[in-house]
Amino acid sequence: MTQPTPADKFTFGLWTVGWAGRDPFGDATREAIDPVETVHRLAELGAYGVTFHDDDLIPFGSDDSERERIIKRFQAALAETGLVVPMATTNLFTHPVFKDGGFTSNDRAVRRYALRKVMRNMDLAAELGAQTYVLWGGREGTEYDGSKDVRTALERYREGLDMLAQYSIDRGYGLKFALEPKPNEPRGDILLPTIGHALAFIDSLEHRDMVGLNPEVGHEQMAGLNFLHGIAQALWHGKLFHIDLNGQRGIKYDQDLVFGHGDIVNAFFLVDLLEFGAADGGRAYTGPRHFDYKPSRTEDLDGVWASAAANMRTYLLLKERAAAFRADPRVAEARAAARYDELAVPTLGAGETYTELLADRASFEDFDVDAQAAKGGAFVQLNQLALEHLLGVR
Ligand code: 3MF
Ligand code: MG
Ligand code: MG
Ligand code: MG
Repeated sequence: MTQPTPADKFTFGLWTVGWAGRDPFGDATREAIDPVETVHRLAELGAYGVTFHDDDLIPFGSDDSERERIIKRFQAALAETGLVVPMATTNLFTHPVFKDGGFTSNDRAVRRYALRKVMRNMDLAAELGAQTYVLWGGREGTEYDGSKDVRTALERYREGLDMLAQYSIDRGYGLKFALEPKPNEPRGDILLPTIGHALAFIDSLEHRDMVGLNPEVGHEQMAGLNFLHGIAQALWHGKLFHIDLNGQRGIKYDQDLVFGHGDIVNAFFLVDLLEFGAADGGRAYTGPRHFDYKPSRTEDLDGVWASAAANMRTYLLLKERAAAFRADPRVAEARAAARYDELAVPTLGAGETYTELLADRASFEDFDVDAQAAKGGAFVQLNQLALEHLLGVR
């Protein structure tokens, strides 16, 4: 059960295992990996698919014939291995031209170039059969409060997204867009910093039905937020289009650790929600389980593939533990004590309005607030059972 297969829908970005270890303070510690090799290695490890930024696959500045040659080789590797490309995205952050952003650069020429770069890679994404197009606006932001009118920047963001959605419709690509929030890094403050900000922004879009989220574990945790809560809310809004799984240890730089190597308890309940949450009612997640992590720069190439496998193994171990947690009669008992299922009972009865609520003396006049307040929540016991299952204690 902990041996991944394509049915588990695990996917990896080319840029994840392909990260050579260059950081703001040090040079690369590993050699670049040929994307074709990545496809083969991921397939051997049991992954379902691979994702990429345009420039991960086709080095920036390649001419048209080189571009065609690279795409053909990549397609051949996909055909050989059966790996799919469910998602693609654009690099609007590496080249210095994007130093003040893509869609929201103060410089209009940069904004027009950024949109063209995205459309070009949407063409390729559609050709490769992708369903989701991710937009992470890492350079859309500021260091200085006086450098940009944020309201105007959001107008430009909206303008860009409305146009790209129209492009997908007109070309019949069927792509859905997934915005990836992040609070900071590389910019001092990034626009659409959290799931909540992005959800509110999506509501302002012309094609809002085509736009959802690609939340990343570490990004929400960098803002001190509870990732599970963010994912649950995104699901509730019908906006969890994609997900970036990884690990982060607290409020600091973006660590991109292996999934589970950060907040393991939150990861346990996240896997429980993604895999088994449908049993509690509410919307389920059916998309790829996408890892956006970085093999630490201490690792050699063997370590890269070992860390890729670790992401999937940790996910499957958590899935196994979550299933055991749910099947444990002690958990059912603890949930009953915690009145866990009672939350699913609507607060008002069928057909009831405030008139009946006002007439219901038991709800107020005769309600014994002190006796009610004295009842224990029994939440700690429930959490301890989760922890014990997580630790493999039966
Ligand atoms: C940065 C990220 C990005 C996005 C990627 C997908 C380089 O912190 O998480 O990875 O996930 O651009 O659009
Ligand atoms: Mg990230
Ligand atoms: Mg990250
Ligand atoms: Mg990401």
